[in-house]
Amino acid sequence: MTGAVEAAKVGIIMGSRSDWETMRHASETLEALGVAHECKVVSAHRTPQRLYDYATGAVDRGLKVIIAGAGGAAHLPGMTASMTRLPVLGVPVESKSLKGMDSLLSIVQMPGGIPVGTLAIGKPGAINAALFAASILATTDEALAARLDAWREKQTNDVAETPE
Ligand code: RP5
Repeated sequence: MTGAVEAAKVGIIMGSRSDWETMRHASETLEALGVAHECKVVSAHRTPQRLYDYATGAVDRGLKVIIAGAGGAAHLPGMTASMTRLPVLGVPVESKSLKGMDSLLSIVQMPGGIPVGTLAIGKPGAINAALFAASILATTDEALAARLDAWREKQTNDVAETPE
């Protein structure tokens, strides 16, 4: 069948539309690598039923990895991980009052038994979450592995030898 839209393999969720400025970097990185993904606003605090439905339905919908970004009292990645066996990568979004330290500590300090792979605060974390998701998928997808290798090679080649 031609023109069919590939089903999302990575789910990018975020606690608020205000997180999009950060999380769009995860989406753009997956786009550059040709990884089918979806982006949704799912809040642990404001839309708990939406979170429950998303996390418990993720495996059956064919998702392989979830990237969850949130700021402040950032329970979204941990709560998501508690309801699915899929790998969950957490992106601490930079908050206004505490610069994302609150987000980072909320996401990284999971109790033993429910893991969340926690990335850096903000844009670098969003980019690396996408690269991490691609690395996971590339273990069983040779075409993606080749695209990821090429992406890394280009990054290496783009580093100048001199500062000016
Ligand atoms: C969190 O609260 C969101 O992930 C966001 O980072 C933060 C602020 O949300 P808004 O008040 O901008 O909607 O749940």
